[in-house]
Amino acid sequence: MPLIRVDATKGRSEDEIRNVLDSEAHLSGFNEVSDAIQFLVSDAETFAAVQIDTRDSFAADVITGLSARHKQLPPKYFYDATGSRLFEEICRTDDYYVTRSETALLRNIAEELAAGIPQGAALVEFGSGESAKTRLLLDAAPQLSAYVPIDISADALDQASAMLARDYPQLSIAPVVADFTGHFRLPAAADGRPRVGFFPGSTVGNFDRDGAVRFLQSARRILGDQAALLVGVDLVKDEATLSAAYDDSQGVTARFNKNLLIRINRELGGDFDPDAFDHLALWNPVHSRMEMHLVSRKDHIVNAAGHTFSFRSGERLHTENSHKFTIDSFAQLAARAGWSVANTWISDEPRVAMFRLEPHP
Ligand code: AVJ
Repeated sequence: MPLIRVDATKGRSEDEIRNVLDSEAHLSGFNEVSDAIQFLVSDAETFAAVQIDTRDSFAADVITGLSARHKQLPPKYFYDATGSRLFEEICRTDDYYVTRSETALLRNIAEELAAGIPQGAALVEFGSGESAKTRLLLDAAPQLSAYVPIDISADALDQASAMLARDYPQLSIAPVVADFTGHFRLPAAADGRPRVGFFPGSTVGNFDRDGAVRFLQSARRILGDQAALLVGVDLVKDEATLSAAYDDSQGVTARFNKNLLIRINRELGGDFDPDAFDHLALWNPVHSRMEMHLVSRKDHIVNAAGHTFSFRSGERLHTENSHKFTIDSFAQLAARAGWSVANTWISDEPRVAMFRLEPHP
């Protein structure tokens, strides 16, 4: 269970923030908030955001994941400061087409997307990272009043928010440090405004089917009845293109994958040797997804989070699924979560799609 509880802290004292966090934690079934609360409150009130230290749930997830018969870890832990930077580097490689295709598509359809954004709306982005693609929307839709970037990486969020505040002075920017797969509340900046969700990059592909439905349902709840959700998904394509994207020739994806082990070493006192593992990317046709694994090169033992884990030679640690969709398979998934497809746009090759979803009538 994710331990992150976040709220906007606009104009609140530290005591008030702690009270809010305590009651939120209580509502989420936790007895108390860990003391390691990080206050990321900067001078500008639009920057207020707090994050509860996530080490406890990271440790719990690592212990559970490495104790399982099929070892696995949730991909959200890729995104520490280094991992977020490495992901941005992946996006600039020739092999990882997803970002390139989607950015070109967004550039082409920005005006059309903007035409569907109501006056005074708040744009809510799930997993905003460096907010690079978002600028295409912000530029095309000056009628937006607020932008709520949500990201698990405080560093990435802080940096992006500072640059956006400088470049879009008329926009109220209300960042939320949160794990968007868990519970969180929108900041006051989104209150009383029509809301448009933005979920580009095919991140929805990281969920399994049920997880994706649950996320889309909760997005529907969070965004309200008048909402729209703009979702970018990667489409099924030839295996060679897919495999190259998840095993790029510069080895950035391999470093991104292994950074998870380095993070465990640093944050959970682990003794992983990243060189004892190979990066593996493979296409799973049954589940229509790319998978990333770390494959142990030898029989060995690793300590982390106060536990000992044994790896056999060739044993895999499963680190990520990236589901690939067809137009129909995604529309069906969205329908299960109460959304209808109002519009679909497809990029040039290698193809990705952008959907405008609206609540079922
Ligand atoms: C950011 C989750 C969409 O799954 O394609 C890139 C992450 N993993 N290369 C993806 C990722 C390996 C990416 N998402």
